Amino acid sequence: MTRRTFFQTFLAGTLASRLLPSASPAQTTPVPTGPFTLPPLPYPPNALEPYIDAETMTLHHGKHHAAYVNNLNKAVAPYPDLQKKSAEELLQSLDSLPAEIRTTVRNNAGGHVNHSHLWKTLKNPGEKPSGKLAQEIDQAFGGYDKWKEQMTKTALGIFGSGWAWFARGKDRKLFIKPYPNQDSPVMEGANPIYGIDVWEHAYYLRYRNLRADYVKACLEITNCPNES
Ligand code: MN3
Repeated sequence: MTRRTFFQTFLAGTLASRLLPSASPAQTTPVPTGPFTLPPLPYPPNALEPYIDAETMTLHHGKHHAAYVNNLNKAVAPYPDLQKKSAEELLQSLDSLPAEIRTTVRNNAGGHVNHSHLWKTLKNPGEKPSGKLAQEIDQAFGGYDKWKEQMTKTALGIFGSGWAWFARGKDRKLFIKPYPNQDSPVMEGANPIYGIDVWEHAYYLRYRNLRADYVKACLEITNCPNES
């Protein structure tokens, strides 16, 4: 090969590599990073030891919750109008969503909303609801211990994956109810107050199959917060 034909071949190759579609990762469609984002954990992953271990916390937040956020971003990527809505708004208008993304949004907006609420409501052991909410719990459930009993029964009664939610309905009444998968009280226009996540990813590393022990631990680190 002469010097001249070498350069001709080299240039042709370079040109071809610019014109032809490339399979390199840099050329593939990037995964959308918005409009939904993973909120940071409001405490270090080991903050709730020994009730919830750091490894479970890291995986639960950094992998499971992150996956709900990523999947939700992917689902709404082709729909600019839906990208302007909050996850709560999407959950409250599932019937009006395009059929091809309805289930994906239900599962992943639900997962995002449920977990975003959860991280904020796990706190130091031994704190009990106070003030007006404590009075309302007394009235609605016959006291905090009865409330705990009903939360426990609901959480243990869920077959498979889901949540036991303590929430305030649109009629302002407090209630405790089981939800399958990542369904959320938000879907009914209710305000979630405290939820127990009984997906195995929430407890299996530490508690294995002992869901009852995990539920008991959750009720020790309950912080029924100011309702948002
Ligand atoms: Mn979970």
